Amino acid sequence: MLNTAYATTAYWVEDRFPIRCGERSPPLDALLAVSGHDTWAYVTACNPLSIALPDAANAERMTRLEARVVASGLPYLHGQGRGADGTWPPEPSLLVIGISQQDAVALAGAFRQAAILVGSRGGAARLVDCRSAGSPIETIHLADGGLLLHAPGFLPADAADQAFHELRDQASWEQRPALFGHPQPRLTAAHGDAGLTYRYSNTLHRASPWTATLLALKAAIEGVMGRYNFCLLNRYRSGADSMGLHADDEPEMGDTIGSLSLGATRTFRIRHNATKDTRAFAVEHGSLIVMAGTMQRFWKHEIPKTSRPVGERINLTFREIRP
Ligand SMILES: O=C(O)CCC(=O)C(=O)O
Repeated sequence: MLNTAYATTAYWVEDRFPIRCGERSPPLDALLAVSGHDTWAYVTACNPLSIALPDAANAERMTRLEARVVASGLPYLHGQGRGADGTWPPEPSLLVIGISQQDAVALAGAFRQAAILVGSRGGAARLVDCRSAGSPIETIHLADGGLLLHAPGFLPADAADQAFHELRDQASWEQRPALFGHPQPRLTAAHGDAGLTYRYSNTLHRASPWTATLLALKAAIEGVMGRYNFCLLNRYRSGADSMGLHADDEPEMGDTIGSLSLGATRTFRIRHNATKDTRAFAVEHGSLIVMAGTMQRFWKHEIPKTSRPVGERINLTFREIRP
């Protein structure tokens, strides 16, 4: 389900009147009548997938959005989306007149918006989910019913940079012991619904509360597949950090895992338990892998060490833990 913040925002057209989700707008209908168009969409380029970006990054995005609308030849007005509770900064936006819903979703998808408001003359404003627009997803059917989705450009670079820096600097990273007393070759942290825990390899991860960025990422990935209540974060400080071959097949674990990569590109390798068939994916900054179907029963996965000089990488695996 999309964030209810969308439904409670006032979508101002200049400083003249607001449009509200689920409501008709007589001033907007009058504007459409004068322009000779029947349809409209209210689009922003700011804060892709609800990841809050700095003002300068949003201004640069809005310049690109406006250039595309100008090129379309459609009339438009400037606006500002203003949240009800003041926790989200006002978002510069454009009211585009005469655009079809399909074109509006494609435009919003190009700027990785989670949703937009659209409508037609005489009708109520409607919220349309755009989370699956704008990022091509490869669907790979694996042997024995495993399913792997790969979306290399899932999170745009500016939002991926923002998430990487925020998580690197603010998550409660720890280096846990692995089996036989050695430290794990990576740092970990965990966030999720209150009271949730996840145990693997003899270590218990207790969920810290969700942050706004993690909730936005969770909703974005849920727009592709799955429902999640827990996120395990792994931080690979260099090529010497790694994750050995394993499956996330604990009985309490849901079958669908959404895995987002931030930072340095590493290799994500999977291997079939019986045939030893192996496949490798370069997981880049902002890329998404979803593991689903029977994959955890028949395949294992790993992040091997590398001797290449690579920078830091953070991986987030969104999971469903059944308490
Ligand atoms: O870092 C990755 O891409 C994989 C993480 C992983 O396998 C896990 O958390 O179980």
